[in-house]
Amino acid sequence: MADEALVVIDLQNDFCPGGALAIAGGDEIVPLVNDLIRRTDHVVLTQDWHPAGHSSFASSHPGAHPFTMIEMPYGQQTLWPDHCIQGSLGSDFHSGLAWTKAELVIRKGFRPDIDSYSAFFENDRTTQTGLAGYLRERGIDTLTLVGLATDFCVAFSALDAVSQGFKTIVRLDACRGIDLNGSLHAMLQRMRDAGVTLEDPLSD
Ligand code: VGL
Ligand code: ZN
Repeated sequence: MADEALVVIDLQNDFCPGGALAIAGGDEIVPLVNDLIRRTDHVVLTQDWHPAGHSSFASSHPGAHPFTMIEMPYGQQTLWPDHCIQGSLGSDFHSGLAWTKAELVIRKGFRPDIDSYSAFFENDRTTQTGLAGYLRERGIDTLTLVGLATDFCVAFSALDAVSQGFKTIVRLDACRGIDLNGSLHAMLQRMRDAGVTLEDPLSD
């Protein structure tokens, strides 16, 4: 329907097997995501898009290790392996993704000092990406989210989408998670509590 959009989160090489921040089964969702793209009128993609030396990279903090936490001026931040560096092969969309139909690609994480999981707000929770305004201007009020990773960029995008007033569905069968210290369970619960509709046709 005209008032609905599919938002495909970070389906990029670095989040797929063989990539710098590989998520188990990340590539498995591509055929299903392509199916959803075909069946949805409006498609938006997000692309994690970091400059080299980004502050979310463990390598930018001497002695720090990936998958540990650090205190940033805006709060706690998980440190990651270098990934999705602007223009690198790892930052490209998965080669099987049928991305040409996308009407908008929203890039995030390009500010050196702030990470951005959500497609709407960066991790300081105040800097906006512009996506909410874009969707409102287009008259879109319902979003289906798919992609990587369930418990980070998909979850934070879904929570913000609901708080921005969008009816929000996450298709769990078209997502895969990182699951760092129980983050998958925790973020599924947070999404449910916030009013995100979690759909999993495989297990429903
Ligand atoms: C993501 C960690 C770092 C994601 C992006 O797409 O979920 N996770 N950057
Ligand atoms: Zn990132």
